[in-house]
Amino acid sequence: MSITAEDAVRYDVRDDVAILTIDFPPVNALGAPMREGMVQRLRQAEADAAVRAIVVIGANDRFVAGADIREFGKAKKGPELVEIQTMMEESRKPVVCAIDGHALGGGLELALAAPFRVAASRAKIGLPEVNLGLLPGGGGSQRLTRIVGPEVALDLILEGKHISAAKGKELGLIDEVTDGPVIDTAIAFARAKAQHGGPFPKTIERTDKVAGTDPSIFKTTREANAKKWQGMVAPFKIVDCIEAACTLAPREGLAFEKEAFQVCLQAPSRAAQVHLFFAERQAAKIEGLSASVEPKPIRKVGIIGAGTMGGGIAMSCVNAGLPVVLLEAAPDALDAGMAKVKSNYEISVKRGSRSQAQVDKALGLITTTLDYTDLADCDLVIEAVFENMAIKKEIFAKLDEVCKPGAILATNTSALDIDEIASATKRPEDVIGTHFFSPANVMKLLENVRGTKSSPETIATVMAFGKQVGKVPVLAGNCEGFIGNRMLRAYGTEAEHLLEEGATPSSIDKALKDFGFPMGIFLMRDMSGLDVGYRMRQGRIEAGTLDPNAPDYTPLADRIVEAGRLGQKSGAGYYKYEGRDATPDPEVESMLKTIAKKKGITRREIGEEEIVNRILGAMVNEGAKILDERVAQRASDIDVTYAFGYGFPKYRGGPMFWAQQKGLDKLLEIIRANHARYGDRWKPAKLIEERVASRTDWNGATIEAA
Ligand code: T1G
Repeated sequence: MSITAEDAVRYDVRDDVAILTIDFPPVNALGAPMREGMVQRLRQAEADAAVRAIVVIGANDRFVAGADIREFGKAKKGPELVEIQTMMEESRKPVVCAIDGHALGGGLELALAAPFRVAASRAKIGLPEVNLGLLPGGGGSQRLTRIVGPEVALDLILEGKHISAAKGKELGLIDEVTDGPVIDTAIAFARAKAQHGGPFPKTIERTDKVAGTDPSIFKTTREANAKKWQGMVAPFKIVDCIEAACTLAPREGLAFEKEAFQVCLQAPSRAAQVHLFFAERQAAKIEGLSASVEPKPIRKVGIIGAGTMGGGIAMSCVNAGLPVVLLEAAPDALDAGMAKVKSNYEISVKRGSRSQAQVDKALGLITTTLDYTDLADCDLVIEAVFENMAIKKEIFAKLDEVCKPGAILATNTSALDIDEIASATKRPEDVIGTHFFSPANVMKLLENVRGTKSSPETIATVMAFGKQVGKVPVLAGNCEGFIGNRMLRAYGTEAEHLLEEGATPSSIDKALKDFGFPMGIFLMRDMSGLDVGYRMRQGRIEAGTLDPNAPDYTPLADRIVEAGRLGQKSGAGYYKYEGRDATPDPEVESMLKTIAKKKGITRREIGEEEIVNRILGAMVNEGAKILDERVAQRASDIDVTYAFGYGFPKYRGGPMFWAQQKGLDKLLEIIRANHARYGDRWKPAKLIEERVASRTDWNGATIEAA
């Protein structure tokens, strides 16, 4: 049932102050009924002789979360935000916005157009539009800059930061902060302003913070970020708008911003980043899970292994205020692990991203031990030792003995069989995969992997735990490599074949970097070290599950390691290194020539477009198989996995979104041509063929004829 304008903004009068309460679930976004309601209620308050001042507040302890993102790209109905802003600016009665919860994007822009703002101390404010491929299009780039100055505006808007009410007051964005109910403070504040009389301040006319701005800061900002912003639109336009706030008159600045906003709105990056915004929230939802299933509370976490992963996971937990029991097999390993955790925190304090007090509090939540019985009262235990099935099963058998009934026993394995690990316990329903990504205290993705017997409660609990520790949880089924690493293998295999056919590590890495990845696969492999992969392949060859003589086998990676080239740590891998500086190595190219000759391949020049289409096409084809096998719940979960765990450029929306934007029919043509040329590894996924035949998208919705 749609909400009426009258319901979206309620009108009450307390003594001589009109209270406009915005109530537009779920987050009081600036949807059409809410905008219409604001216009009606502001008119009503202006005309109400009993009213001397006006307070605007949000219901449910939330102010306004910004424009209604669901309206983007659709025909807009109802009044524009600017109409409401002008009414507040021109009001003869003082208007005070009372902020609790969040005032973000258009929500903060609404408040900045009012003469006054008071906030609850717990409130957060910000202009995070850049995360959606947009810029503050409701006057925010102009008003905020005129209040805080260009340097602070560049930082807040380019980073899309949420700041506290106290910080907002320090910067002049908030007039008063209260620990009490913000409504009471706002009414008293409004009444005092009415007493004092007008005219009331107009933030758009402020000049003190922008006059005399050094114009070079904008050029410097653009140059310093050119690489990071490659392929994007919004960040560059944000700098332009903040510069306009310092150089143009108010109305011209607002007009400049409006035009720049439209450019961002039409750009493919906005559709991609809005897709990921909703995909991230969708990923937390478990299909078919009864609403009656409640996640178990997680109040104490045990972690087995204080290595890079275990230490990073421990940091994620204590950063969220969760006590951790960190267990290792030997004292020196425990000491080394804690030393690494402490040095990570020292870097954060030096960088200013954490205070010493916060670090001391976090470290105070870690208890170290060598004794499994200390895990007895943990609600969740996460095993993070190296990828050896026998050792993992031994650990889970011990956990089964010592952990309390109902404790969740999780493994951080990146590819091993969850069911086999669970078989080492008498409680497979409590066993699940919680795959973190290195560095675990930084990377946002948490790939939760359900075993055949993982209970709905266990699944719901680790999904909720992911959000509790500030991660983006995705649920995967139990297959080799789950979602992310299984597609990464398809990506790597195609890249290795491209090498044999004529590409080079640097031409492939450049193509991927130009596409938007932070780095290409061969540089990434050199950084993580080539020996682990080599040992795993040798293990599979010895076990007879991998045939190095198969025509499809690409031996370069083995030849490189056998030549003592283990990657960056040994000074050579796919590249040769001076410290961290990688340069192409003729040695590798001569290895490739030898391999190609032996296979009868005539090497050829391979362009960037073919490299991207082959690598991404292989990934998407594998992704479609993952969907078909229900290993991923939905295509957008695969996009979330890649955007938050594998560096896929967010402004392209993820591999499955990219494929859909390219056209699944066009992609299927490429896959079929490669299948004819390269054989089975390019066998088209059934799902892609079905979607193209039925002209539907990944979700089965009909694709409108272009
Ligand atoms: N529009 C529409 N729906 C929204 C929304 C929005 N702005 N924000 C959240 N939702 C939905 C979300 O999809 C989910 O739906 C539900 O609300 C709860 O969200 C002109 C153009 C406010 C911090 O970027 O950061 O203003 O899954 O799970 O954890 O310049 O939502 O339940 O169906 O995230 O309590 C700028 C985006 C917009 C803020 C609350 N504003 N939102 O977090 O809830 S562009 C933003 C958030 C703009 C102007 C421009 C968070 C939150 P469902 P949730 P939460």
